[in-house]
Amino acid sequence: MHGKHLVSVALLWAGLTAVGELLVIADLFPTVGSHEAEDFDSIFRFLLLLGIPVFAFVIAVVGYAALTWRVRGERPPEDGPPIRGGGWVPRIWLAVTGALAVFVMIYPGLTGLAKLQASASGYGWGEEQADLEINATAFMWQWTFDYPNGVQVSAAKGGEIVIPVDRKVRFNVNSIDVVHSLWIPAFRMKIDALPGRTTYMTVHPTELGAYTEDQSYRVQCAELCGLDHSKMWLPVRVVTQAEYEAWLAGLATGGK
Ligand SMILES: [Cu+2]
Repeated sequence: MHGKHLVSVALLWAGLTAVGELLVIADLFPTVGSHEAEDFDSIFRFLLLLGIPVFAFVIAVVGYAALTWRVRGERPPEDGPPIRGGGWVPRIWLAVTGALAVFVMIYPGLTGLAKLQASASGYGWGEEQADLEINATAFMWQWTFDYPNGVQVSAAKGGEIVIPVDRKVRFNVNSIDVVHSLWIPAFRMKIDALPGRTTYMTVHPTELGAYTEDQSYRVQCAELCGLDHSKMWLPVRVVTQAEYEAWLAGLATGGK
């Protein structure tokens, strides 16, 4: 009797784990458009691969118990006798999940933070050197982006963010009213826009791309900031360096 339940739960656990891990391997992630996206996706995938067996175990045990020992017919007038003491299952559970938690705090937790903070890594939330700097200003409910040589892009003027591929692009981010957040899904990078303080976000796009083909190429406010928060977005286009320069020159001489 006891053995039958153990085998059933083990099979259910194995099946749920297999389904979960297959979903991770199936790669349902959005477009990977930058070095940062590669790093963050690999970290996310690693955490999912570790976490899915733990989650599947809980679901298997709770689900199996709820279905197998549910009350049929008339409800009993009182609870059964209390269960005291542990045994080997909760001990192993504590040891394994505790070890996993400590492990992921160190890797990729602390190691990832160290990499982000090291400006030598070439990306992150610091003031490191960049090939191109764009000043982003958020306000309710729109963005403006100031490029070198006085070009300003905003959704109000039908603009789009154009940046060159294989270059380090730094956004210097400000807000003039409430807290907003600059987010470009294809790059997996996001930084809050705070009134009275400049924050930084550096991205290193690796692929050409445009919003018209792929909606993860867009700037989107990611901090609920009021009525038109969801409309606070602009298309993004990643182009070659030559195309970027031509685009910038065209705008600087009074184009769109
Ligand atoms: Cu906003």
